[in-house]
Amino acid sequence: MKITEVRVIVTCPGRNYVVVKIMTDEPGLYGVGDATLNGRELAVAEALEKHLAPLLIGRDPERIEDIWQYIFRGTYWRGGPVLMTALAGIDLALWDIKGKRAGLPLYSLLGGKTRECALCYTHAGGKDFVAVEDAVRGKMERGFKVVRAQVAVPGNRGTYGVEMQDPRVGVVEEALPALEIWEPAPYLRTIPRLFAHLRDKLGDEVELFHDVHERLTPIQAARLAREVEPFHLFFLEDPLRPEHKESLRLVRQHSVTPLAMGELYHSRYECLPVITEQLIDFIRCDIAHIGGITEARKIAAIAEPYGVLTAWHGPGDIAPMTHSANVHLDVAIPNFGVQEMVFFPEVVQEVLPGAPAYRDGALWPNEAPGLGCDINEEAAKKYPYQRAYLPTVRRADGSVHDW
Ligand code: KDG
Ligand code: MG
Repeated sequence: MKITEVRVIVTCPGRNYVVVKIMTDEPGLYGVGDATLNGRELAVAEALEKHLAPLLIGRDPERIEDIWQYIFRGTYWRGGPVLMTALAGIDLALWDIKGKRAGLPLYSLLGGKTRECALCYTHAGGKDFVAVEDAVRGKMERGFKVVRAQVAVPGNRGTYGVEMQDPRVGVVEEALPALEIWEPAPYLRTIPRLFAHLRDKLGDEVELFHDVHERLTPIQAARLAREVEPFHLFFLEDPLRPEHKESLRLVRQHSVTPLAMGELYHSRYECLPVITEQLIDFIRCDIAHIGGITEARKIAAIAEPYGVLTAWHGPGDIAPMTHSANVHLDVAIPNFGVQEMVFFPEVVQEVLPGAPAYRDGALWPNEAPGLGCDINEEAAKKYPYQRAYLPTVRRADGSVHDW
């Protein structure tokens, strides 16, 4: 079998997605992968179209590991978000082909099910504690057992994970990035109080947690992890920037709040020290940004003997193929922790069908061969690329802050 064509399709059914469609010389056999990097979609699409696709033509798509090694190690320039996202798109499409050819869902190729479904979490945000409480209740009524809680911070302008209420936030000129203003002091005062409120009103059973989004210094993160300890968070997500791996030790020394890191890591080499030194409890890389399933299953295998569980990144800004890959891995690996999920709008389902189904607080893997996803190329054409950015963050004094 040979790869005959690699199509790179950029489409914007509400937000931008980059899809890799790999065609083979077996009639009707192709695979689809996701190579979406939020706000940098065209950089990945160019890398794929101009640099990587020509290297794939004529290769045997069955040889996934060899193709992965060839792209990652054999072409000298390696790593980073753009290249690892491009590689993920290829990798997912190749696994999809392998599954379709075998007539088996991906989880079966990964060793088969160790569980029936993947416990998943959703997001709840609000302008104040009562609004967050209501939002969490709403999610619990839909069956969710794990909920991420974010609240607007008084004195800050725009808050990560909360619908924008400040009319000045999100007002962008010519689709340039929106600006948020963020100060650590009110944030550090507010978050422990939020969880005190939620535990008081919602009890102990629902699993709650919070995404810091890499905004704290090591000592601030240590303080937050310690102050939320009484409220037994499922984990504290991304308390530090991805560069501050060794500083996780400081956070650890001050608290037993479980820590989750990884959506900004791009390879197993970045995961290694935080796993082997047991500085985290959950590894939550983005399969679309670390080179795909081939790399993710290795990361999971490294994590397993250290008691580190997975929590693969699953936001709306990666396509259903990655969500599907997440769940196939989740149900196959022994050290699965939890899975982030979104409900895709109908228009995304029309263009990119096959996102995993949600039922009873869990995601269920696609039973169709391969990833179980597809792209409707005709529908995709109706939604051309639109430039869009993530917001940016500054301190009150005007200086740039981490997102
Ligand atoms: O593109 C960035 C988003 O994917 C990220 O901000 C979402 O932090 C996120 C999460 O945990 O889903
Ligand atoms: Mg996050």
